[in-house]
Amino acid sequence: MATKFRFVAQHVFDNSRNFSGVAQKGQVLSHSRLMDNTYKSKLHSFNLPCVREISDSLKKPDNMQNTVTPKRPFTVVVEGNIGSGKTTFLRPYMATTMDSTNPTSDLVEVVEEPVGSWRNLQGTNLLKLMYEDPKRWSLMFQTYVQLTMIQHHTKSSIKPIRVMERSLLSARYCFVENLYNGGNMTDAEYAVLSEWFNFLITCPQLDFKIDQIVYLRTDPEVAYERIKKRKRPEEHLIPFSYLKDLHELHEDWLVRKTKFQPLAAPVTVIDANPDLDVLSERYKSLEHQILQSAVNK
Ligand code: TTP
Ligand code: MG
Repeated sequence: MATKFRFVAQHVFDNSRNFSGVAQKGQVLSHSRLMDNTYKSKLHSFNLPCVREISDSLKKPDNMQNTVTPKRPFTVVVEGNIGSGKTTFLRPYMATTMDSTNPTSDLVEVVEEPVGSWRNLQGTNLLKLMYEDPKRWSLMFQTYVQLTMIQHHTKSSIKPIRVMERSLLSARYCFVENLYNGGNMTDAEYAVLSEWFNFLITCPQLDFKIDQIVYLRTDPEVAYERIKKRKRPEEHLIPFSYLKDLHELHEDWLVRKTKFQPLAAPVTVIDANPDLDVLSERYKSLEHQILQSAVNK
């Protein structure tokens, strides 16, 4: 099984323009912590190679072994333009969590983007307001996005791995930046959001950390076609230029690395231009890679 797995993973690498993060195990470790033996043995039974044992020197003293302390899960965030296929990427993880016969079903928590609450906050569709009149509503909308994102980052979990659609970072580095650059936010509004953001990412009590970024890299033309096809009602107002600008901001941040550095975590770049059906198959095999990199931390 391990051999077959490696073959599939290599196939994924070959089909990606740049697949760097998962292979760079040393970097993946930067924000992580140890996984307990229950989960490790599950992954062993799943036959993942190279599972590292917990070092004796890092074990708690005997009298603390049974103390339950909440741990921040190993956190993977999935980034990419609107329509890049982030939700498609999450599907294999969702299927795994729902399949109780799968030995890894209790390893991974999937956190979908809170777009539902953006579309209905006590009866108000904030996303719609933002697209209809961005100058008036961008600050309000991005304030709420920021809140829901930090809620997702910091909620406690009993599972050792968390896979999230988007993050607090892309909301700030791509969307807020883009709205400001496009003249949809005043200097003062941008400053208020930025101050909030800086406070949140440095607040020690919030334990906001990311271990791995997966960037689904699409041409803006592809993202545009997918958005037109899926017909999310609020998004018919999105012009192509908006996606192009968002694309450039993702690229500055995650590929060119010219802005918003240092990166919070290593980046895995995946060519997400192929058809979504093709990508679904590739993402299924990538699931094993991601789990393995979490275990190897
Ligand atoms: P995305 O976060 O890109 O999610 P998606 O479901 O469109 O992506 P995918 O197809 O890859 O699964 O955007 C959701 C909507 O919210 C989209 O219309 C863009 C908008 N949005 C903002 O306006 N500001 C933000 O900060 C974020 C994160 C999203
Ligand atoms: Mg989505």
